[in-house]
Amino acid sequence: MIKGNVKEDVKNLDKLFDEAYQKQMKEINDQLEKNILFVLVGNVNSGKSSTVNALMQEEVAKVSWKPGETLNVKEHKYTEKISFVDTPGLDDIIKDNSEITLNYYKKADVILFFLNAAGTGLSLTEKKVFEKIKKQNKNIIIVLNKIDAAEDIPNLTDHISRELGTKYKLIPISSKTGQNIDKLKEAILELLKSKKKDILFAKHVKEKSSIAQRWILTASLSAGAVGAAPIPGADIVPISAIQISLLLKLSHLYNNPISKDKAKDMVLTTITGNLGRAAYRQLVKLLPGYGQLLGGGVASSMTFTFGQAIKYAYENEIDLNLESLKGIYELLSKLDIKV
Ligand SMILES: Nc1nc2c(ncn2[C@@H]2O[C@H](COP(=O)(O)OP(=O)(O)OP(=O)(O)O)[C@@H](O)[C@H]2O)c(=O)[nH]1
Ligand SMILES: [Mg+2]
Repeated sequence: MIKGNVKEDVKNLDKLFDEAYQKQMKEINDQLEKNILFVLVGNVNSGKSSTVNALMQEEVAKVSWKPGETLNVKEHKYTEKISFVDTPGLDDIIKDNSEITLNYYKKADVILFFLNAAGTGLSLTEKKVFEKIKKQNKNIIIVLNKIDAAEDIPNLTDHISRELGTKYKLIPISSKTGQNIDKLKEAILELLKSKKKDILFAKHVKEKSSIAQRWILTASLSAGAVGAAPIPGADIVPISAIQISLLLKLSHLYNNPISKDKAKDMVLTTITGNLGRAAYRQLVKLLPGYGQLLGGGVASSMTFTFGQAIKYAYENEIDLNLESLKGIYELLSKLDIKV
């Protein structure tokens, strides 16, 4: 790959940067064209509406005090591209074999199947409904809600997993206290990632910091797996591609797209600039929590620091460009800031 002549290196890198940029932009633009359909299934009062509201940190669906708020299949358009479908009570689901309803199950990107931990556990009806739905679509996440009002959750989750199948993700949550809502969000993003719709969803979630953190960590681990020598050498190409992709994803997450030239300046300066290996390792030590996971390799340290700096800029409304990025690196090296 890139070896030898420095001029040749830079020319190659330029071309490869463009390719990586185009590829990631195409991926993002393709995602933004798509739609996401969530289907909510669960007993009356199991907390479907409350959970969606907790997830999106906004009132998407009406929460009721009386049982049976949801009478028919109802589609709430959260944005032009993202919809939540509320289904009726479980008995109605068993009876209703209409094409329209079955189609919703088939089309769903994510089916959230709600169980009430404070109720009777898993009822026969709930099991029947689950069996019916999984015939249409296997993208089901089991949401065990109201764990704040129940005891012995581990036993209950074991039992449910055994009954419904261990291959389905089961997330115990409380939409009342917010416990594990972040885990539910992660499970949803993972499912959507396999459908190349995760960026589209993340863009519309209000709490972005934990998503950014995960993306940064994943990119850093991939960079670490690629290699150890990102100062001109063979590894520079895949590592810069990882960083471009991370930068573009973050810029869309925070709804602040960045121009190609600025992106190029920042990535190439991070990789080939004179900050140096020791400096990146040092910077990572100042960022909390992840040192051990990253294993201290320079490619992962560099990518992690790069990601944190980008995140810091977006969260503090700093205009991102090469100069401000350098400034943030300096800031990170001086302050033990929480990012
Ligand atoms: N203790 C506790 N109560 C909850 C929790 N989530 C929801 N609730 C309560 O349960 C009731 C029903 O919540 P909803 O979100 O309306 O439930 P739903 O499944 O949308 O109900 P329907 O639309 O009527 O089918 C409300 O009184 C909520 O305040 C939770 O995690 N813990
Ligand atoms: Mg409801």
